[in-house]
Amino acid sequence: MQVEKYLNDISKNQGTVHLTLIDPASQSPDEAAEIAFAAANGGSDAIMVGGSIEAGGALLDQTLIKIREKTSIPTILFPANAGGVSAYSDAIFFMSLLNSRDINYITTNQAMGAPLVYKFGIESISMAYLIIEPGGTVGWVGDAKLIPKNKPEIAVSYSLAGKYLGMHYTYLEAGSGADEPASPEMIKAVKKVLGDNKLIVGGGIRDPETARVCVKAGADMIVTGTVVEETSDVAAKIEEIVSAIKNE
Ligand code: 1GP
Repeated sequence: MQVEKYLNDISKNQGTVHLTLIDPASQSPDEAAEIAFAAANGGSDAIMVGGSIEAGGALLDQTLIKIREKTSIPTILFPANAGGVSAYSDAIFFMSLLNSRDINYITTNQAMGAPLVYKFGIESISMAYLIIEPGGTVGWVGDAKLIPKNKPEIAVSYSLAGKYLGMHYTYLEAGSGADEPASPEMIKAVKKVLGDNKLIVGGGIRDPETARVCVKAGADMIVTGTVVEETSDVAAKIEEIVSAIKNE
């Protein structure tokens, strides 16, 4: 399956893509598979797998293997470093944290991981990864020079740089568990310059209304992670959010 085409077709025909993020460190592989199964039933379009800490090696492989046994929607690696590459995924967000102060997160981990992506034949989806305030764990780990919430023009500058470098997707990340995602003003300003390039928004989206505001502002794809860890009914929670963003 061509995952990028699959996502872009959903974006074109159904309005918005919903992605569920599963951190392999947060539960057992079997539990991750149950969550993925429920998320797919709730209408999520793909499962992103990754996390900042303890999310690699056998645990990452097993999590992907179990998820793929249980669901037919695609899996996409969301790696924090070169250790976040696994042979058991359909695709990888091949991303550069453009606003990091640390070259390891801009090009070095990418270079160390690239030969594995090549060897495993995983589809690569190029992405400019931008971390805005508050940034959370990923902001700390990635040594991001956090983009201030009230400075859409800085997010616009980085997004344009990513686009001109040839990246197809841009991800505005507030950090997992953030109080709120990127502001509608920032999303709108970034989407305006991105044009047909896809804009992903994540970090701090917990309810349908917040998701809808992001979509109305211009987000093409919405990521939710924490919400599936906190709810007792994953399918119902995802369904609420998905029904709020499809055909918005
Ligand atoms: C984190 O943007 C994702 O990388 C998801 O954030 O856990 O807040 O949904 P949440």
